[in-house]
Amino acid sequence: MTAVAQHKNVLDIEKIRKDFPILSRKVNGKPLVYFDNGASSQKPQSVIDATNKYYSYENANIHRGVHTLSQEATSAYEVVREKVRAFINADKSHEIIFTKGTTDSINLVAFSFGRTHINEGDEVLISAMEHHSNIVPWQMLCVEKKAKLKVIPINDDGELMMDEYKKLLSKKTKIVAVTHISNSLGTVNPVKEIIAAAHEKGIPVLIDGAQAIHHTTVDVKDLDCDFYSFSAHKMYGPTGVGVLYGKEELLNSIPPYQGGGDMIKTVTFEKTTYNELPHKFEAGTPNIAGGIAFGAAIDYINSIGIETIAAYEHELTEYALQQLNTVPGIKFIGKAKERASVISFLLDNIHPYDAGVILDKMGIAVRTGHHCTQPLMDRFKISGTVRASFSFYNTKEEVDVLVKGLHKVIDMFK
Ligand code: C6P
Repeated sequence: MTAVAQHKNVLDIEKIRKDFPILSRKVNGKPLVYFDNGASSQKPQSVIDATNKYYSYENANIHRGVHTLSQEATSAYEVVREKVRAFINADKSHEIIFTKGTTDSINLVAFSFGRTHINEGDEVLISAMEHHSNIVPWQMLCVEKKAKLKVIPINDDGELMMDEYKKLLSKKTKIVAVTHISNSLGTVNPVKEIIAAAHEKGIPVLIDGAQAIHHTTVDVKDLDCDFYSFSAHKMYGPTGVGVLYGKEELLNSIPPYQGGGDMIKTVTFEKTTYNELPHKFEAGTPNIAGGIAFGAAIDYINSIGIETIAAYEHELTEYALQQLNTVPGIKFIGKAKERASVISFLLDNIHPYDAGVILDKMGIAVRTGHHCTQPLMDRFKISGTVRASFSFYNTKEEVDVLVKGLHKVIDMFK
């Protein structure tokens, strides 16, 4: 039995696929082949049910009411904070700040930590493979503060140049903000080494975990990261919910990002005192249904096991790389030795957009374009790629459908 077959047995892919109603639908008359998991993953029935149950029987605002519904909703929501804490092995549940998603989490750090600690002439260090969410907030801050945005270069395989990184760390560097896994290249960055090198110089590190949290074990204590951000919708949960993990001491040392209800202790027209962690960073009514459904998504991942998921996705990606290699004229963008289940490629003389539209006619969903990493595309002197991103509910048979589809695309352009 091959490793894939073993994992297939462990995972029971056919059973798993039945948990995701959308996977049984057709698109353009063909069975859906969903390879756009990097953009957003599909949702199991348990997540959909949790949303329905909340709105049908439990709906109330949280942290505000003495009545039963409010108390129940509050505890259902707060249970999820503890689930997230355990999932990433944080020390304390109040180190888990609920946000709208990765983008929101990074903006929180840029504008709360950044406005407090970054001044004229200081430097923010990011990498050449960052998503716009981990570029633009820092750029905005740097303009405001007259600080400098510095960029860690990458090699032609799409790996960070670690020697260059270490050279870029200086007294002026006030934060390092890098992605754990590249959404466009699939590169898995050596984040532990990145963090250790920054810490040697007393520099805090934010890790953008949007593409990592559902593919690999994330242990924030072992990583020793200062901040770690991710989105629920990429981990089989709802949109509009995300997490910022931050070390307690750091979170306590920075001001709230937004003002409003729930984040205060006392308010007079003269002065406001702020609530404790985590509420200090959670102004206004949050996405309560989303938060509760996020808990169901974490339960779902735990029921399979993140290590089992990672092993299966690794096998599937290896298989996909082998099969895609047989496609005439294919050129892979991103060939890192350490990679996740994301494959970006170009076809000879065929625009990624055209390939994406034709594949869609065959029921195959891939992402095409710059994947919100325009500077990275500039680095490779291209305007975009075709990107296939896999999840544990995808199969080798679906990879075969993609490969056949690409042959058809090439035939159409002959
Ligand atoms: N990347 C993709 O197709 P939000 O939108 O806030 O949930 O996540 C933003 C984000 C931040 N960092 C990385 C590494 C990401 O991949 C993403 C989202 C999607 O690649 C949508 S652009």
